Amino acid sequence: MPCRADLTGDGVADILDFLGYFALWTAHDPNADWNSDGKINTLDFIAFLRNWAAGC
Ligand SMILES: [Ca+2]
Repeated sequence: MPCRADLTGDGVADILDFLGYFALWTAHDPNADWNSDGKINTLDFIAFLRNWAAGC
């Protein structure tokens, strides 16, 4: 996916995407399993941050 961190689908990775991911992650939503290892932990948060910081 070219811009996975763009959760809102508006073409940019901005604060709304960050807050959206943070909400998923704190809720332990399956979509927060960013590295697809079946667990939702700090590694997923770091992986998301990498994608998010890279932008779209
Ligand atoms: Ca994971």
